[in-house]
Amino acid sequence: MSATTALDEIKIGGLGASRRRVEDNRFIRGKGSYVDDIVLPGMLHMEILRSPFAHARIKSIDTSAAWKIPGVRLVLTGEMMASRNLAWMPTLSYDTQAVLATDKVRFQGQEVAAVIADDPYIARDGVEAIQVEYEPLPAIVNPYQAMADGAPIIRDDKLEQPDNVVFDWEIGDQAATERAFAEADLVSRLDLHYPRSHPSPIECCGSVADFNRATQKLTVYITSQAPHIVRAAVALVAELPEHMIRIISPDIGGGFGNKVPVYPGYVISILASILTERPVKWIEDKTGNLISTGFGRDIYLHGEVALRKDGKVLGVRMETLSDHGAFFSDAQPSKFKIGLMHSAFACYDIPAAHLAARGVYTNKAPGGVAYRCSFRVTEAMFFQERMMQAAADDLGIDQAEFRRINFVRDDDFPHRTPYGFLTDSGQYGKCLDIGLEAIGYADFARQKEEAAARGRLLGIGISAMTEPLGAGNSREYDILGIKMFDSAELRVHMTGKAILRTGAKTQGQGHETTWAQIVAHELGIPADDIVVEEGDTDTAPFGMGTYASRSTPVAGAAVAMVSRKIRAKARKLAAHLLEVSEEDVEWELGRFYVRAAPGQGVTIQECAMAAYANMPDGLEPGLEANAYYDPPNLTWPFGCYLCKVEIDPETGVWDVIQFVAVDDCGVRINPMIVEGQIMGGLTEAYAKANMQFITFDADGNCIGSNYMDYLLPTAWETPGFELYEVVTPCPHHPIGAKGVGECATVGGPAAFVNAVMDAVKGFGVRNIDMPLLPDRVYEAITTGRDISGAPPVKMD
Ligand code: MCN
Ligand code: CUM
Repeated sequence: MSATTALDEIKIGGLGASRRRVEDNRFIRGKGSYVDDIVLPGMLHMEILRSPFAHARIKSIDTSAAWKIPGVRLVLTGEMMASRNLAWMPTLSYDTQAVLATDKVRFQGQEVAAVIADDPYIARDGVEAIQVEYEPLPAIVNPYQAMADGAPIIRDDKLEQPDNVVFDWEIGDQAATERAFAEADLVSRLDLHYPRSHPSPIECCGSVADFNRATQKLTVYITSQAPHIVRAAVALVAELPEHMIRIISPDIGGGFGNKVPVYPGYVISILASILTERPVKWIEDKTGNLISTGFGRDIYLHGEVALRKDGKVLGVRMETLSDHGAFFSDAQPSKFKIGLMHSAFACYDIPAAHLAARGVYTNKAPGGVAYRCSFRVTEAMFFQERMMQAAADDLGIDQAEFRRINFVRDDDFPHRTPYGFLTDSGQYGKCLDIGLEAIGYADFARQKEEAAARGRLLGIGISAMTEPLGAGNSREYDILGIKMFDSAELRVHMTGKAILRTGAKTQGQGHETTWAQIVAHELGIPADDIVVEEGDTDTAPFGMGTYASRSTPVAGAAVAMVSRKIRAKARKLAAHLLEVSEEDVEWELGRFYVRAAPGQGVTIQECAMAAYANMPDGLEPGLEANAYYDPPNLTWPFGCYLCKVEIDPETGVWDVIQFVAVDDCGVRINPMIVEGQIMGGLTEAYAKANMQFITFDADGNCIGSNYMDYLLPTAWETPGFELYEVVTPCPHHPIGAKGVGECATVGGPAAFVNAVMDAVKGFGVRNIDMPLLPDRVYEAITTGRDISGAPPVKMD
């Protein structure tokens, strides 16, 4: 008998099935359970008093009026935190951060005191009753001020901090780069600013801390993308035994990097619960989130490209200056001070490159932390693609052709990137070709003329990028010394249903759907028979969490590996049931059969039952396994984004006429979810390019602390996106998948900006920094000058 009885993979919801998201069943019914949905008996509520000043010495704090309000149970200040050694906490980048200010406040919105009361309204009244006497100090609101002679030292709490420089870091081959520039026919130069931006999750940060004096157990419900890291941090900072700490990340209403760091509010609520012996809930409000939470970007670039006449890039120089706010709390691998900025130019074959990065403190909320970025890759790829476009224009060469000349060829993998990464696969030229065809590139000159006849400016922008996703491997990637790898645990019950747990933590990405698809692919158990759980440190195996689009590359690989362990054990059970030796057993999806007699077989479910009811002598009962996965390399997805815009030169308003995205994230587990990730990412990219900025006046007042000023795009203003796919399997990932969660936010912005710049380059303009607000575009067109830096502060 040769006919296979293997299951139809798509029907059981395996790899490649656009399976509906199982989590949406509860989300669209309003049945999700977020931190604010947690209500515990006797629970108290906490509110935080934030600093109105960006930089000020605290002269005194008088909490007496707050204590007198009926229903106020506890008022905490920095001094009280200090008495328990909790006024400061370590950050994920070997810096320290104030939990509640003691000496000074260093940014507007910094945490100064907390009130714990019977309900949130009383707590708020308590906050308003606290009297703080401040002595304002001059505020530093940009990195150039921070470096000026005689600038006030922001971090005078640190003994060995003579100035405001956080780090100076460099990578690349400086001598080789200098030689490349000496040989160049032309050097293209560009100065850019990637503005400060806010992740804007729908759910703000929050925690419910519950310390039980009797059991000595601390349970914390928390909005964290990395619950195990929080457990480790609490164990180390609060000196509580790790096995007595349970961190639960329930449903999270969007993370986008905002929920990687440990925030003061989490720590304060924990201490408050220990002191009051009652559960304490802290839910940040929108303004609190907008002014105090970890920001992305805020970085300046001076870039140079050494060019040969024929279009070959000989070398690249990058100098960056990043604004880290008052505390260096970025999450990134310990080795790399400016994240993975040095992944820039990875898709191009460039012989020499050098990057010099400086980071500084300013009187702003911690910046550069994370926002759909994979550790600063968003900035790296934006700089890369703006520099490539300017270089093509300076050379007078077609922008698509210029990229093609410099792309790493399909047969040139593994490829060493100019800053030393090893990329392993891709079809860059093919992606570009699909994009050019879809956007009608060949016909563009005619369209441009036709638009000019109507008084409109047409431009086309390209952004091509490869993204390093999936930190580790553990040799090179760690956070605070904890190596980066991930895990999965699979328990198959006797009836063949299963529960899968991982060390990742979904915040909207759909892990409950996609992980089950990997198990279905490996074991033939229908995805609907597998429940996925993440985020509870008492039940989930240890993992480093979800950020840097590392879940599919690392935890997802662990899911495949743990399934294979189960299959190996099931094979022994199958051999026993079929009464043949293991070597004579073959596998097809969902079923083992006898090689010599394919009609004789047992299903994976029959094997599961045997693991509990009919195991062979000497075989350990049960069907459960654990897998830790340490990836050999990052995964390197590729994206090519093309945008066509039309500008009204009389107003500077630009409209997206067409947007084409070609993504290669290797094998797609769930094509619908991948497309959702790309659409969402492009929407965020559009928002950055078109409308969003959060800025500060000279005194450090945050302009943009509400969603009237800081705009979130809705379906109304967001353009349509056309998506195309190319599949180059990842050579080292067990199912050939690469990460995708951040690709479109990373590669998207440069496509929009390059399109506008292409339309206005005839006016002598080389750059307009984001956001490309109509007045900035208009000014550039009418003056022929570049528009640099963050938008000016509004004055009323
Ligand atoms: N996927 C797939 N096939 C692939 C790659 C991914 O089907 N070849 C699926 C995955 O199984 C997963 C989703 O796509 O369901 C995203 O996978 P991955 O690229 O591994 O990214 P992560 O799951 O690690 O998610 C993190 C990433 C980051 S770092 C940010 S920031 C971001 C993003 O995801 N935050 C998000 N997308 C988000 N989407 C939502 N809805 N909410 C957020 O907070
Ligand atoms: Cu950089 S934001 Mo995501 O990596 O959580």
